[in-house]
Amino acid sequence: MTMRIQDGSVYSLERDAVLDVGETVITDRGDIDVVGHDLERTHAACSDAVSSSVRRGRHPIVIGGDDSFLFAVARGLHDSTEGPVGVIHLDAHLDLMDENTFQGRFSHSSGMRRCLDLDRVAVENCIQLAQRHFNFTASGHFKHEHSMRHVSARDCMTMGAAAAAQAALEQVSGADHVLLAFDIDAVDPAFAPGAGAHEPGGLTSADALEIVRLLSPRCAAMVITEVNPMKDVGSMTSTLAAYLAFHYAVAGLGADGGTGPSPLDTVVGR
Ligand SMILES: [Mn+2]
Repeated sequence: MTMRIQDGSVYSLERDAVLDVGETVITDRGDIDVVGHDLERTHAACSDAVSSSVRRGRHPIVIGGDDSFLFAVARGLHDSTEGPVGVIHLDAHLDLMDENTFQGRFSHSSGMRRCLDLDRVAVENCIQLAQRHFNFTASGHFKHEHSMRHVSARDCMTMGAAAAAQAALEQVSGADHVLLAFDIDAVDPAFAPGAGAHEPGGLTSADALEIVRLLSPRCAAMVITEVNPMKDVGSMTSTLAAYLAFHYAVAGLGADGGTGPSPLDTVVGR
């Protein structure tokens, strides 16, 4: 993708316009330290990397890692900013489990729940998109008790990508800083087989790309999680993840009609 940048610009087929993106639309700041025996220390390394990027005026895109990194990235954004922080969470699942015996409190099943523990993350500034099928009864009760909103995958497809993105933007209107969290299983396994969990009935890759493009100008950081190369077919999921990141970067620069002013950089975790 980046090889198509010429003299700081790239030609967008959707826009039929040459977009000024500069020579360094994305830079790779490298992997965080993965502490194999200690998930929370690994999360801390990720949060610190995100915070340092935000403090330098950069705009981090974190490439996971499982979906526990939703929390690590939200905390990094939260701890390096002031004012309300919002989360737009695309995922087949809710990730609202408080804890369980086998996974503890910080697993890929609890990322959204742990985000809500942060001082300046309120349900009023959060929304979940593309959930489907069934989830835990306790998570349903939690959502109802806290008026936590989601737009199911079916509703996203019925209303269309533009309307789904608009619903998300309205929900986070009170937030000063917004994290876009993208679990690749938000997308249908037909388009993204290299995912941690397969949940049929998800978004098309086309809708996912459009939603990301529309949300990007409002967001301060992105995390893409659950891409699993060992289950992938011909790198199609990795390629989709890379395009999600690239569309996010181009749209976030303002070149694609958005307003985001900051250059972006990636934090890659294994
Ligand atoms: Mn998921």
